[in-house]
Amino acid sequence: MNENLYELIRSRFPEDGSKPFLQVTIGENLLYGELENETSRIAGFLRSLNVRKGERVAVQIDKSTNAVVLYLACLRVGAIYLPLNTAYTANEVSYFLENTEPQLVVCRPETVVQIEPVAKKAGVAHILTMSAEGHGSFTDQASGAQADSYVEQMQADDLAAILYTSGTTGRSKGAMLTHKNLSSNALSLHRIWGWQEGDVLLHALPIFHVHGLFVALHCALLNGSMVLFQRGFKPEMILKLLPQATVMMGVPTFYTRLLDTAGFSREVCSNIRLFISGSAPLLVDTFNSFETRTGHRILERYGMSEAGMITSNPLDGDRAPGTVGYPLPDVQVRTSEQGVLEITGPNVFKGYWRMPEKTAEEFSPDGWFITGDLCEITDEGRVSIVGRSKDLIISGGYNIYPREIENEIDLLDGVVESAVIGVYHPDFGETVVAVVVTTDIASTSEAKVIAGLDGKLARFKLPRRVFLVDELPRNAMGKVGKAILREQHDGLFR
Ligand code: MLC
Ligand code: AMP
Repeated sequence: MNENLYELIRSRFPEDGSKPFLQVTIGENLLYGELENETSRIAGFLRSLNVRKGERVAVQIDKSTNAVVLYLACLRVGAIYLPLNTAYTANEVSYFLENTEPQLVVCRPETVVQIEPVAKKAGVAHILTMSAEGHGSFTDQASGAQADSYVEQMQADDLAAILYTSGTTGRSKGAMLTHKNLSSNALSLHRIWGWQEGDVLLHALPIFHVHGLFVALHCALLNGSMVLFQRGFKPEMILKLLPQATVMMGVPTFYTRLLDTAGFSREVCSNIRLFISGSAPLLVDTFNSFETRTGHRILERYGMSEAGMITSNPLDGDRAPGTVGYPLPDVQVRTSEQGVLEITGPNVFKGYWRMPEKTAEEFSPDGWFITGDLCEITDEGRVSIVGRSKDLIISGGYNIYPREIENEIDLLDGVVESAVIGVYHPDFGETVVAVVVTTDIASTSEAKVIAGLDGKLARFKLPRRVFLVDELPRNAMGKVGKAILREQHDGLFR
């Protein structure tokens, strides 16, 4: 049997090829009937560039129908897809390229000047471009390519993708996801969320993370559903599209922004069957306000790059606010003595790319993955995420690792050391605040620290506030008291 995820996806294409897959507001839509030809043409092009089974393809491009075709074509040829946040700077991208040594990099035309030198340094053979409209040298060169309909023969544990997630040391780790990881998760989610004939997905998430790329797109593809494919989350546009949709997935910021939008009402949502939230905690207040406003109880689920989706509130049955529900049918969960959630199942990744020691550290001796999330599990098996043992900030659904920012701040002139914390933020859930010890109060300033980081780190990681201090609070062991700092700055954005 061919375990290639593309085979599974293709087996679910609707018989009627004129059914729409991706429906966009600007540009050309993509029909299900076009997917097979388009992906085999791009597969032919990829093979002509020597992108073969096991080769990496790194993409840092805007969301477009062509970007989705490129992802599916990578699956077809057995390449390992490496999606990168478009906000990452060339400085950040260079590490990913050196670590994975891709055969091909596809970037935006406007960033090729910065990406090309770092890609060349990493030994990348081909550097091509694709714009937000799906145009560029990749599309141009692929237009004359010979289609190649062969779907690469893959084993269950062959790699389909690498998703980078930062480590506690600030050094990113590439989570290796297999075809089986992705297909088992997609099949479970399609079933437990009751995908049905006529479902239409409203898709406004980015397609470089688990949520938008795998959870959302795979469910829709397995259902042969139409996807209202939006480049970003613009509440006014979402309001216009909601009446045509039956399912929407989003991070909590989507839901708080909708609640802040005039005209967002029960009527606008009357066609919706299911609102799903994840990637960050959904506040009980948001859940309740949303129910009062629309009558919908948002279904919250929990997951991560290393394992796709892990738990979900039930479709039928009580969606309890402040909890993330029950493990997916093929996933098992338990808590360690320290209260950390550990998991096992076909969704759990194969390890970190070229980091066997890191991989070993994050699995228990009996092979369960240690998530780093603190949890409580009721006798009935319902899971709540109550905190994190990993030092991590989640801002608007993007993960930000304090250590990575501290490392950069500590390199700035006049800085002795720093502590980066996450504090409550009404829009992003949490936001970044830096507390910096300086030798030079007179010439260091908040603006200088932020300016010193700009260009090195993606802008969503930049501290919203910087406080200059003489020293950081420490416990008896000499460890920085981040809890004290969080408490001191908790009210900043309330
Ligand atoms: C954008 N900005 C952010 C930000 N997003 N700042 C902090 N946190 C964020 N998440 C900044 C930009 O740098 C820019 O600042 C300014 O906001 C405007 O940029 P924008 O792109 O116009 O922002 P906007 O469209 O408002 O984006 C906000 C958002 C977006 C919430 C819609 O961040 C988003 O789509 N988030 C979803 C992330 C996601 O998919 N996560 C899933 C991970 S998977 P400046 O200074 O440059 O002007 C995962 C596993 C799981 O976690 O369980 O799902
Ligand atoms: P990532 O590494 O980007 O995949 O992010 C995964 C992390 O997001 C998890 O380890 C959790 O800390 C967090 N997360 C995802 N979904 C939820 C949720 N519903 N509630 C709380 N935290 C969540």
